[in-house]
Amino acid sequence: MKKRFLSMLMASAMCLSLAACGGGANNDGGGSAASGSGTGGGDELITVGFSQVGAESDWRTANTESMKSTFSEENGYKLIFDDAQQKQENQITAIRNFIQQDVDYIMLAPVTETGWDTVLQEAYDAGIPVIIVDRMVDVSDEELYTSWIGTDALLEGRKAAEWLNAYATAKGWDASEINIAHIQGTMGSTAQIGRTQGLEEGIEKYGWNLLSQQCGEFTQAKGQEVMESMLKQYDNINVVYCENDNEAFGAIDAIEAAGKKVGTDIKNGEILVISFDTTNAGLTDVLEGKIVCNVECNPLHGPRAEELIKAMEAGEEVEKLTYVDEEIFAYDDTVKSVTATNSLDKEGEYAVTKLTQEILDGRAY
Ligand code: GYE
Repeated sequence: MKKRFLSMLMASAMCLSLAACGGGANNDGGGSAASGSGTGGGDELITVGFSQVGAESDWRTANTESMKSTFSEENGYKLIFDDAQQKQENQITAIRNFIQQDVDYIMLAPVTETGWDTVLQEAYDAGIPVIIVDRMVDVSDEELYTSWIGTDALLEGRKAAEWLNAYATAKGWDASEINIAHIQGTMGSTAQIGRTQGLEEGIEKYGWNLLSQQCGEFTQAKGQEVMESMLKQYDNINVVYCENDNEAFGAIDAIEAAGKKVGTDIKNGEILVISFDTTNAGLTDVLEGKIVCNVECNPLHGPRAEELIKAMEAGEEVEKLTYVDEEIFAYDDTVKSVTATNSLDKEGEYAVTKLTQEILDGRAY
């Protein structure tokens, strides 16, 4: 299978370099190399090594489940799954093992953006295509991976900040009254970088007060610990911006344990919680008004990654970057939509949906 893919890759690389040199348009080299069984139909399984970040959050669990159920033997795959427990060195070891096992494809959900050049070069030299899922990699040569599929974390952050501005404006709150505690995700991960930037741009633009900014590692335990210390330090926090649902769960526990209430009435001491991921438990908190705004981050990348592999198996060129469409959910309908610019510098208007039990029941994760 890999041999077939390699010759296809080389053929398309030849086409590319021909095109780059302004050479002839003859690209018939790629077609014949791509003929094969496709997925599921043949007797040979496609071997895929998947290096997963860990199991730090509900989002991650849903993501793992999506990958495992897609890349099953019934669907024509042999999946080698590795949980890196949030450590890059474990991911590097896993990738080296995949190379040694001569897998057909490597999928990587990278913990942070940097530090991948060497090991991805090794995969490239071994002729194994790499699909990056979820977070991004920051590499010196984009050729080191074949394709990326995931979320636009910067757009997510901007959506949340624009929602806060619109909500505060509608409620008649002055920007100078907004006192934010910011719980960040794993430092250096795309989800943290984008969501942090979105908030910081909002602070710059609208003039809210940022009281404290600390890392909660995307986990409930750390989110709770960080919130506890912030509450001890500041008695005037009225907005908590959590970079994922699990941090929000921990923060809510800490707020309630301190004898305070979460909600929308910040003039009477309530603390308004904003979160990301829209996991089932996160949206349940939205329904109860514990989280007021939750920006979606869709974890169901399995079928999307499979589509890429099917296309590669068929000898087709695949997109380098694929961003997934995502929604915004809120406890109430004070804000109907927000305008925000995505990572590709395109401005768009995004609806804010007031969450109902019916919507929650109909969701896939
Ligand atoms: O938001 C968080 C998880 O990278 C988008 O990682 C992902 C993030 C997600 O731990 O819950």
